[in-house]
Amino acid sequence: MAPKSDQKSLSVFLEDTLADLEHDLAKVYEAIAKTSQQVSRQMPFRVGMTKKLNPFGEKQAELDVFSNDAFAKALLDTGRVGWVASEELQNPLGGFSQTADAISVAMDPIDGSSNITTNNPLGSIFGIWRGALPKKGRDLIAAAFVTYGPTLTSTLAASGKVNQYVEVRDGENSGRFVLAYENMKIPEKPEVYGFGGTRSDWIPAVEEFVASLEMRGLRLRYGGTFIGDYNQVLQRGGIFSYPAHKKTPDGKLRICYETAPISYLSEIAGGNSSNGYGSILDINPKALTQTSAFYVGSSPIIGELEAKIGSKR
Ligand code: AFP
Repeated sequence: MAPKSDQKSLSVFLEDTLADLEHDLAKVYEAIAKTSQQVSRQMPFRVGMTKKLNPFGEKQAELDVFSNDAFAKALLDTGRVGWVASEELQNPLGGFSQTADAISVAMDPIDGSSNITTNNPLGSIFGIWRGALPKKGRDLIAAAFVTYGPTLTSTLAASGKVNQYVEVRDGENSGRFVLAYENMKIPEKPEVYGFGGTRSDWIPAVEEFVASLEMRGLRLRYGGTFIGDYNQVLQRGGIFSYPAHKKTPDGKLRICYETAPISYLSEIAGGNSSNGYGSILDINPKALTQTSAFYVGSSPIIGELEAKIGSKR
């Protein structure tokens, strides 16, 4: 996928494209993009762990807490958000207007916390709905993710398009976000794969499927940050997964905070998602903490995966 590489063509700024978006959504996305810059700037100073636990019983990193508070405040300060739910919060925070059509956001403020001290890519993930949560992925009105990598990028799926913006760090437009990739599409021809957890714990159908990918010469890309690995699939085609394990058939990743937003974005980008049997977007989560086996990427390869797992049903 050819980026708008030279400065001259990097001329469309985030605020120019937000005008095309519905007003509430534009405000929410602007808050996400701006706050991601604060989070990025704080990374060198927030590398420790707190003594606090999140609702999943996982130790909270300083950056988890800082990012959670910064994004939640920025979203609620828009005055457009009725609810903010977060992987780091026991219960959603309430905003001004908790009407049935008020915007609600479910977020993973820092994806890949175990990579904070290793200077590997980190992410932030946002699912945007209307009304109280939890809700199906099919009811999403938009989704976004931030990548804290060699560059700071922000990717938005809205109005039937996936656009990626990169932060300008030099020159007259320093600090602004500029459109780098417009209307992104996941290549159908798979190049990379990344499966989480432990191979020996995967269900047999997954182990066989991954072996077939390796036979076909796909390259392994797995670094322990979902969003970092997912960007590889978005750009190059292939499959990312946190699969069903023998002891944990519902995998690890959370539907509302992680898999539904990225599945929504992937389906707009011409790809597909699955829990092994059907689209993640059709799962009706009973709780914000619900997890599911997760497979996402190029449409043909998700079809093959379902055929493999389904045939083992
Ligand atoms: P942390 O946020 O606790 O580091 O978990 C990261 C994550 O949710 C996702 O980003 C990774 O793909 C996956 O978990 C890594 O899990 P494994 O270490 O079990 O492969």
